[in-house]
Amino acid sequence: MQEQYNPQEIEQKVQQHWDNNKTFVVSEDPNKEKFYCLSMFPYPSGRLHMGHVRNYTIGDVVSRFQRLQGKNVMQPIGWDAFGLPAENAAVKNNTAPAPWTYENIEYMKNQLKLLGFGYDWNREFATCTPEYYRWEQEFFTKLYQKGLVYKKTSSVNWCPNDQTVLANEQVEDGCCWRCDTPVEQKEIPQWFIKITEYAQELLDDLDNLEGWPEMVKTMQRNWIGRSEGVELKFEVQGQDNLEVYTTRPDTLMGVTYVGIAAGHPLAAVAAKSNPELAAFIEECKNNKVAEAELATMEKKGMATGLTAIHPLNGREVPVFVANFVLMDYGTGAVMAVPGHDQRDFEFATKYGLDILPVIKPTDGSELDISEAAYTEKGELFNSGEFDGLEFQAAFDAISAKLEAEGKGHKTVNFRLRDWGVSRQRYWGAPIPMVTTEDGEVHPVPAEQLPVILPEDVVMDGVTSPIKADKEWAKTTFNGEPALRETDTFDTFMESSWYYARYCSPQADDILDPEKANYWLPVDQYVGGIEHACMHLLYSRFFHKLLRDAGYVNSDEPFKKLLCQGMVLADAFFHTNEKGTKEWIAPTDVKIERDGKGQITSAADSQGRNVEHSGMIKMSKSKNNGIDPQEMVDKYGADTVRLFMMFASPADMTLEWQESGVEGANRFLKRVWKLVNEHSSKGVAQAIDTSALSGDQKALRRDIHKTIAKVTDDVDRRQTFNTAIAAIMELMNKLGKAPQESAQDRAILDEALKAVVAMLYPITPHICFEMWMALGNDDIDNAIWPTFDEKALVEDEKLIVVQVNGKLRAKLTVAADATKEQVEALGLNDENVTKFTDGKTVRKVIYVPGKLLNIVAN
Ligand code: ANZ
Repeated sequence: MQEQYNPQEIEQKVQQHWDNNKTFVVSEDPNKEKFYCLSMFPYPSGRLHMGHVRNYTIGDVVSRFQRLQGKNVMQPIGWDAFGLPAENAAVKNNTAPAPWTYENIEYMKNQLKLLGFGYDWNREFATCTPEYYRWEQEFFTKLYQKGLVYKKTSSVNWCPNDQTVLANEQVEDGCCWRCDTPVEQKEIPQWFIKITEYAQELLDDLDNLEGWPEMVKTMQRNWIGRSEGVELKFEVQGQDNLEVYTTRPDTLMGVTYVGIAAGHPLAAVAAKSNPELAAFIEECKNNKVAEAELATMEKKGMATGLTAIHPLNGREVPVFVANFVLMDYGTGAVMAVPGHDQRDFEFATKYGLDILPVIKPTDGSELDISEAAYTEKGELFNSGEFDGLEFQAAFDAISAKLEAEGKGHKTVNFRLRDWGVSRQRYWGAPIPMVTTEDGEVHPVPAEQLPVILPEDVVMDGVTSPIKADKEWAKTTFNGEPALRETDTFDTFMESSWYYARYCSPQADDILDPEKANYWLPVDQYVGGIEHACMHLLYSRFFHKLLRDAGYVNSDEPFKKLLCQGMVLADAFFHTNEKGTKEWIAPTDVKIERDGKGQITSAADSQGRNVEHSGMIKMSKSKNNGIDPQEMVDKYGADTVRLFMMFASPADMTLEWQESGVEGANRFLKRVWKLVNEHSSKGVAQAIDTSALSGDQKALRRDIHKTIAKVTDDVDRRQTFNTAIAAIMELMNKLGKAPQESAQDRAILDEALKAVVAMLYPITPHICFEMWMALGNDDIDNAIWPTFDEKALVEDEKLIVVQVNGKLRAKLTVAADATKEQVEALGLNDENVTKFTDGKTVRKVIYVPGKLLNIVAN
């Protein structure tokens, strides 16, 4: 072992060892308990950022910990390689998405290796290769055959100038990002997968996910959005019945108008003879609203001239087209109750419609709807036979009456929509469907899969190359000419089942059930909270689809989920003459701080004053990203990994402080130094536990207490930062411990072996080297230290003795000493008698195991 800690040298050597020995390559072993640890795979954007490093360090720590528990640990990695950024980069750099992507993968793969993550590289794949997406295509055709896939026209963002579809992120302030033309909504046929058929199961099974953060489960519940309500009919003169969905049937007698979505068929009927209405409908369609905006947006509407008949009291109410009614929720129509719904209230106020209150507070307070609707549940009035009923009774009575009259029924509604998987972009998996000349749509037969996406293309920046090349779509189906679908899959398709493909990445089917069932479900999944809804919901859905197709026998893909916090860094800006902020990289800023560490002044390299906007998320736009590679070059991967795990709990934000990184580096140097000193003195003997001094026993107790705490922190609590803090504390004690006698050396040997093994998941390279120096074989196959119950037993206790409230003595007594024994010892101690001699002891109070308080005068 070298005297100096030289991370670069060690890390390279150990990484080479792992590569040569295929240390992390695993296969199914029925005799071993398996552990599947997965971190969300990266998009190959070019370089790793700190968010990646944090995510992958946490996953690697968990994996290596489980490995030392003796488990068969699989930790795979791959590339979420399709997506829009590749298209943009290709246009900008005059290349094609494929070579850009593959180059990035090569570069980032090397970066991952430099950080020392223990991946099974034999399982690596990129989702943009036909070997991967062909199975996705085949599975999609199977879902089609099962009736779980359908085609429906649906609206997309459309740039009339470029004649192209835009992704949501390509719409800036309602305009095209390229040419600034106002974006329109266009209806085009698209493919959907029926996730709504699984809505109830996706909701119910959340209750079984004990290893998931509550917050993520709540977000999914809200996203699924189950509500119980009533669907009821209003007759409309000369038209079909108008169905509405309501969660508040108790307010039925307060309906004063009916609102329909701009896309509702009845709106189109009314618009035929009303050009003004037709124009308004057009305007609404082009202003797509997100559901979250419904409450705050300006309410707009127009009368259709149609009248609806109230199903219970027969009153005639007007039908309005209203911009806050969504076409794809419920029935696309609402019964408006302005007295008790705020949106209806604002609309009624604006257009001078009746407001009829029918619900009042149950606590006897005055009903006030002069300013806003009363939206609480309460007691019915103005409701005829239902007067006096409260919410649930009214809900039941009114729906029973509607049901008896054939005018309505109770129903359950989900906010969750079917999953639209069509994208009009190039860099994605082609949707494996063809249309024959008779207009019939067919799935591509399995033997003709994959439908390969050509990689050698020229991007014009506007139209997808497989749409621009009219030849590409031409094919045959059963010998008949046919045209291929030129849309590609949403990239969430690939990330929805990659976790399963890792179990058998070379399988000649979507997956090999035997292997999949050995490894699945994933025992620990680590990733960002931004995936709480879409990705995690789609993956859960896919798992159930795979189960129902007979591929897996579990219900859920991820047993335990850890969502890591964001990485923050100081951000600085200079306000230029135009008044706009120029963000200056923190590495280019010279900072002065006061005694408390507060920044007193900051200037950039040109000497200009810059302002500190605090610690914020590392991002390109704020120019405050710290390049992991630079940090690894400077301090070594182990230091970066240690700092990341120590600076904050894994699920909280992490503040990047270079001083903290330096601290982590100094700690590793200290451990290195002590191990070096100790091991250079030769092999230590075994501990003779029958002949330990009090101090030696106390030190051993600390060692074993630390093992117990670290084990619990890493395994159950997943608070890696407190585990590291405990190891640091122990290291401080070891640094001061005597090293001369054989017993002292034996104890230090025991302690250092425990420290090195416990640090291994976090800082594996340095630990690999130190473990050898301590006379062991390779640490990758070591076993996690266990604590010795016997060492934890305290056989002595320290008792503080006070005389008249002042500390006068400290006694070491047997742990099982009685009150009488302690009192006798205390009263006869010479440091005590000095203060009690000549006085009368009035009172002795004993706090067992801690304190003896003597009152004498
Ligand atoms: C009458 C009523 C009275 C309503 C009242 C609410 C309060 P959740 O709970 O989110 O499922 N609604 C129904 N379909 C709609 C659509 N397509 N676009 C916009 N709003 C729609 O929401 C259900 C409530 O949202 C329904 O209950 C309906 O308004 C409205 F005092 O009906 B309610």
